[in-house]
Amino acid sequence: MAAIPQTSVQAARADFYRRMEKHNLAPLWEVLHALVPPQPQTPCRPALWRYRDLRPHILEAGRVISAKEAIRRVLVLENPGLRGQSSITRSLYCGLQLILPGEIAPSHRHTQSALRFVVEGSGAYTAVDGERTTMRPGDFIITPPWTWHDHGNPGNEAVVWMDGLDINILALFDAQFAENYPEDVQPVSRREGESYVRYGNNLLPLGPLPQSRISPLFSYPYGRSRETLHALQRNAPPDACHGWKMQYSNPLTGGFAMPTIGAFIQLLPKGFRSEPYRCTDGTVYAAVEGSGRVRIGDQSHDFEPKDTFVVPSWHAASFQTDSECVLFSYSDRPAQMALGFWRERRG
Ligand code: 1HN
Repeated sequence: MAAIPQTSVQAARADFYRRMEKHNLAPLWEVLHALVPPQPQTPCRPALWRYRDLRPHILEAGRVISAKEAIRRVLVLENPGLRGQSSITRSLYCGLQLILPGEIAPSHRHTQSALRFVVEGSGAYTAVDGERTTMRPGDFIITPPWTWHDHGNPGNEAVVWMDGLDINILALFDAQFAENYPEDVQPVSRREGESYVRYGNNLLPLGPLPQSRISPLFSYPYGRSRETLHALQRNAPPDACHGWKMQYSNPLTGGFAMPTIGAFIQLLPKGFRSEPYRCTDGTVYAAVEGSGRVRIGDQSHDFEPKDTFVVPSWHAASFQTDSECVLFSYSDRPAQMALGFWRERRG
């Protein structure tokens, strides 16, 4: 049998593809390798946002629009590989929100989960289902799905915090719902600190308790996290990849505080050179204390307090510190673990 010339094979296939197109059909074999790559392939790129450069823009946002008019006055940290998608990784959103003295951000709820990590200023509050919590730098606060939430600043300092949301996870499943509260500010129904009293002191109300995947504790103050890291530092050597690293937990289950987003805090000693580490959860870091360098794949970025950087999925990350560093981070790890495909590799 005579060989069929390659060009006529290509032409016949192209014609075939064109004819099937109008039936909303496409040939798998042209895309198979891209659909199931041998290891994670992501358009997400390593990137660092220097707070020194962002801060003037955040404050300018405060002059061009009020928090109430904006609903949420936030500058979105867009991954350079995902511009126009309001995304810092393929699954997660990250923004820096500003609330000035005397302002409020009106109450609403949605099925997306949110976390806050306070970057600068004290005295603003966030209210979650009737309880307010005052925000201070380094505090980690959750806004679980479908909880009424609003923010206000009765203090006298501009307050900036990082918002992390699972927007793209809900979008992937087309499972988004949102609604506004009938008033701007929801009524206060519990005293400040009530959740912390019940759930934040290694004690729990008498059972049986619901095994909720959402933490009843919604504020994790920085003082306690920092104290824990320093106590660990006194008691044990640092992990070669992570230094001393802990995850924020739900006291009802011991698992993460929310089902889709997990958060972590770690301490790296001065002069530390970490071993490379990679995992399938693209991770957003906020530098809290200290300065150093992070190597992400083939890039290297210097960081200082209040900077944000992102380590995309399956990119090896390693740290070099100039001083003792505290880093906060968040990722979609709980979702990946629940679905059974999370992986990590040390070294
Ligand atoms: C949101 O509700 C907040 O409540 C912040 O502070 C950022 C980004 C997208 C959608 C909802 C907040 C948000 C958001």
